[in-house]
Amino acid sequence: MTYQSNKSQQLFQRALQSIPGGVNSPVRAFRSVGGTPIFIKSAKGAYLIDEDGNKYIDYINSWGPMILGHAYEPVVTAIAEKAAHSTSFGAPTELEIEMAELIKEMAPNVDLVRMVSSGTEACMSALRLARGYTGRNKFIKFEGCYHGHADAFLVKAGSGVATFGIQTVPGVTAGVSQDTLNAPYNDLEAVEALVNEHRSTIAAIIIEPVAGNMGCILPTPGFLEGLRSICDAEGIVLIFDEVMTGFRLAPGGAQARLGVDADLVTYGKVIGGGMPVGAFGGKRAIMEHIAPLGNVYQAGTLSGNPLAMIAGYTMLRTLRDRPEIFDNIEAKCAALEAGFENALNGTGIPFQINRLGSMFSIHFSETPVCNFTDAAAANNALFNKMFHHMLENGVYLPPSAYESWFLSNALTDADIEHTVAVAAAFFKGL
Ligand code: HOZ
Repeated sequence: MTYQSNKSQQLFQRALQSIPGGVNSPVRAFRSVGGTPIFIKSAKGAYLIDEDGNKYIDYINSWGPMILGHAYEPVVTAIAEKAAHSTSFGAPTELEIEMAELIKEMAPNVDLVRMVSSGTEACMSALRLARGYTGRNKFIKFEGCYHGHADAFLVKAGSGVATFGIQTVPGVTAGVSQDTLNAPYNDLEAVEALVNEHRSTIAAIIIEPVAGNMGCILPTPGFLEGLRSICDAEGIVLIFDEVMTGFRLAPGGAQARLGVDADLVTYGKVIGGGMPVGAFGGKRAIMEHIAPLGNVYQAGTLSGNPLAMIAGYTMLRTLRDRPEIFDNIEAKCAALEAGFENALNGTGIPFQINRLGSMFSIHFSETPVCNFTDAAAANNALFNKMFHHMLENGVYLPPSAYESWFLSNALTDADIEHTVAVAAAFFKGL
């Protein structure tokens, strides 16, 4: 079937009349790659179908949650069964305990865990908790990392903030921003300098242990261990934002995969099985400061919502019971990497592939991409061109070089071969 986008274009024009920019989250808008976002009608397994009937192999997977593929039957069935007993109570349920117990089993350094409704909420709450626990205001984050859209995090943030080149977010007050300290990712010396300069005023260091909001960027050996040591020496709370990596890189998330434990961990995406879910948890001594045990207030009408819990619980239990999934999906991602390397070698196009587990990105750069400056210096115009070629040939990539690709276990060898063949034709045609 020839690629068509008439219906998506019509829907986008209609959306523009009633939704800001036609989308409910900016990264969906195709602004940096150009063109019209495609409107999705349905999805199953590794494939999306849009409103024009085009079929795509999905490398976004809802920005991470759909690690087992779309409409994974046990999750769909569990949601349907739960919905028949009401969609919300705003009161405790046994399922919330089971969910907390499962998270603790999978991430054993989590003593207590609080469910919320998004990754943004999880990170925002974890930072408030770290401040309440330490009595300090400042925190360190890393340029190009994205921890959701709470005010304090929107300084030199990644994801859509980087994609749209937003330098200062109107509405975030100078008073808030002055407590946000930024260091380049993978630069331990810069962190040490900030800690020396702001001694005894830093509540937390928050980091994506594998960054996924400036493309995929891996921590260099010793970097996370170095942060752990600094936090231990200075009484700083180390927060791992595992919204992307949590239960995607390993049954125990990035902590287990990389062998470094944080004091607090935030989750989202996979933990909700595609429903709006987040969580933050960690050491008992810190978590006990959360209300109603302590005075660090945090709440939510839909926190622990039964549909969200059953979706996430079903997904996590599958990942716990079938750890071979992580090997399978990693093998698929390695095959994708090998395919792109084959397609690019000999073309003269400089490239760097960053990959861990089922997170992947390609940067058209001569030099390794280890931080946001490196990612920004790559030939992102070429990425944008590749994006459209892939889309028109049935491959749905993130519409920005500043986003990680997320693979699902539903991908087949044939899907990966098709993806690589489409990419190879693009590189040949340049
Ligand atoms: N932040 C996620 C990707 N970097 C996706 C959520 C969104 O912003 O829409």
